[in-house]
Amino acid sequence: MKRLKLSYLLPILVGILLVPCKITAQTFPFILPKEKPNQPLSASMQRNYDNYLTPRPEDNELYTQFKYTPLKGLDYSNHDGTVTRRDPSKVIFENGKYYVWYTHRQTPTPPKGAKMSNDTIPSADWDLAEIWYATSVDGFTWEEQGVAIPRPPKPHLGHRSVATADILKWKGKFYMYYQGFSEASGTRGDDCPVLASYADSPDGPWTAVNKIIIPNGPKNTWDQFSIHDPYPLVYKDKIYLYYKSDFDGNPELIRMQGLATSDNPLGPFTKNPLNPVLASGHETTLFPFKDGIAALTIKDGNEHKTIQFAKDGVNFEIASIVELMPTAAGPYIPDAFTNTKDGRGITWGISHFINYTTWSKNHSILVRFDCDLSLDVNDPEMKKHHVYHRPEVYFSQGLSKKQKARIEKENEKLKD
Ligand code: AAL
Repeated sequence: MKRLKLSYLLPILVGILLVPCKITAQTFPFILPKEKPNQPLSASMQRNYDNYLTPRPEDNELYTQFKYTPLKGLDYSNHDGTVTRRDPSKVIFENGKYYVWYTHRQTPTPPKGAKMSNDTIPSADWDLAEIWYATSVDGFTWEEQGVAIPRPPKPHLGHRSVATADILKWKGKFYMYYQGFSEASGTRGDDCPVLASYADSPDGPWTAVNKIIIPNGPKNTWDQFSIHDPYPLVYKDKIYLYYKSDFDGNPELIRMQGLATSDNPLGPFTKNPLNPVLASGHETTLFPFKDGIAALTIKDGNEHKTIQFAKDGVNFEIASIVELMPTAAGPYIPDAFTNTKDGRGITWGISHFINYTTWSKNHSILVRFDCDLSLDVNDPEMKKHHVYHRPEVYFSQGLSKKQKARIEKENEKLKD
């Protein structure tokens, strides 16, 4: 009798225990499917398959870590704030070496704000600046070659400062696009148009066009005041020039990116009717990728710290979420100007740090970044997605005095 009962009970007990973990056709498998499985999925799992190039970041050609190396060969006057180098152009390879152009300021004092600025004292880090360039054979040690584009004499456009340049190679000639200030930045916003110079060789001499290449938009439109960070690429037989504007007024400017295209480097450029084409980003870096354009959407906006991709160069979608992105990056893009339909991506470039010291010695430095956003490189070290940063990185984002006072008040309230 006893024996009979057990033999009946055992299968029932095992059945009860197994029910909660019963594997059905609907249960998510142990091996992550490469393709979206045909079964009900949570919103997060749907996104994982629909919104990213691959379900695992390490397989995603537009996912990467960024690694940084100081540059050798550039002097910063003991970092006293009188010398700055910032906003690098793309890096190009010509005459057996790499070239980069950048904003160079050498002034008797660090920037002092618009009110205290004069003919020799800069208002901002990019005020009273010129466009200089450096060359390198390995991308780590750079030799400064001096000025490429000086400030033109008054009353020419850009006589106060020329800054934030980027390079285009088109039909064997070189074109430099840059911001031209005719008054100190900060006097009235950071307003300036985009100017251009051209040369037969990357070593110059550069001829200034002395006309506005990308004009501001009409009154009350998003780009009515500033056209910043011009960024030309060759795509679909045209020059695709991306740019940033600051808008929505003070105190909190919003920054977005527009696109203007032309088949003549000196214009006229036609602004895309869908502008802004990137709702986030600041000093945005772009490069041909497969048949479209990829963008490092670095800071500002809902989608800061993402890499985005537009298969038509216009309608960008998030392709990955990344960290420690290079600021104002100028990558080496071998196919930037080849009109490619099969962009191969990037692995390194030059970017800047603007907070090397405190405000009283305010200046910026150029650095090298490396990454794996290339279809031709597979660097697993760059594809990690559980990276730890040193505690000092976190502690450097400390609470302000105002925040500490607020917390103290909240604690006091609890005591009442
Ligand atoms: C940068 C860039 C432009 C601005 C200034 C210098 O962040 O967006 O170049 O004018 O700051």
